[in-house]
Amino acid sequence: PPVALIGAPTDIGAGHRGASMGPEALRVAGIAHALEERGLQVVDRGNLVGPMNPWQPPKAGYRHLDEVVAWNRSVADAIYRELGQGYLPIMLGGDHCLAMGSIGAVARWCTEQGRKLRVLWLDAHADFNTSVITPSGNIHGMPVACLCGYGPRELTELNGPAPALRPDQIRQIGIRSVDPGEKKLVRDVGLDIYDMRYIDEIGVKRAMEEALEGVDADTHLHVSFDVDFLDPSIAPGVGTRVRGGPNYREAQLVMEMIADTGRVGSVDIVELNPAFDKRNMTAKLAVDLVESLFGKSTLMRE
Ligand code: DIR
Ligand code: MN
Ligand code: MN
Ligand code: MN
Repeated sequence: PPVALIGAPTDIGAGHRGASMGPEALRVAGIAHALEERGLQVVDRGNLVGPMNPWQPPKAGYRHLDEVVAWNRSVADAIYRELGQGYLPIMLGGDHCLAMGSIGAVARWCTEQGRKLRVLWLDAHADFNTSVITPSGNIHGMPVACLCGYGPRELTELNGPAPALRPDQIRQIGIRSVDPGEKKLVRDVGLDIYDMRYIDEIGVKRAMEEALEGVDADTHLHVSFDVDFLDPSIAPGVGTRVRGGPNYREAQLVMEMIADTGRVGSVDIVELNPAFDKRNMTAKLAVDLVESLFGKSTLMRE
């Protein structure tokens, strides 16, 4: 299908300013051209608009809840509209709180179409905090919990009363930073987490085979790519760097194996923060990996 790029320039859910510059950094790094060279038709819808970042401390465990709700409504509407018109939406974030809107819309659309949904969450973090256990109040640390129904109603009911996702629809890959209360919660809900230790022990290839098991012709794959998934030595342009992430070759293999399924239906690229970057190198790396995600490979393999 044709691809629609949708910019969501906000850092409303993050603890550092600057992810609001992500969409333009990805455009400057050539994301549209790279996708066109993959043979895809690409339209850039420009940027969504939403409230400014008031940069206030958290209230009752949430920083900027009203603004996060407003941005996610806007993202959800935009993504749902693109899916309805037959486009493959790529949301250019923005911080990761925006995945509530994008994945919420994708889940609603899949339910209406009777399609199965699998979410691949590529991240250093599990993003499964709640207002009670969060160490920061930053809502970019909470989207997976909210999508599964753990969070304030304004966020858990963005796309209707039922939770957008069941935990068994999610596979998290690359995780290496989980907060103390979050550790207990992800175990209690049974979230399927391929953390870095597991990947080190069994390798990217087997981990990805397991994460993609059961993906079939009826499955819509959503890839939520938090750029801090990558090792900070190759991807410094993020607000929360955590050592011990996938290197270039490992990340490329992850993307190529996802591409091989042929089932990618929607994508988020989030947490890119040009304020921490060097010469836009992290945006360029993200674009390289998006090429792999859309099927670029060295040789013809079949
Ligand atoms: C941390 C950071 N777990 C928090 N989360 C981040 O504040 O909840 N997610 N950076 O991407
Ligand atoms: Mn070129
Ligand atoms: Mn994240
Ligand atoms: Mn992260």
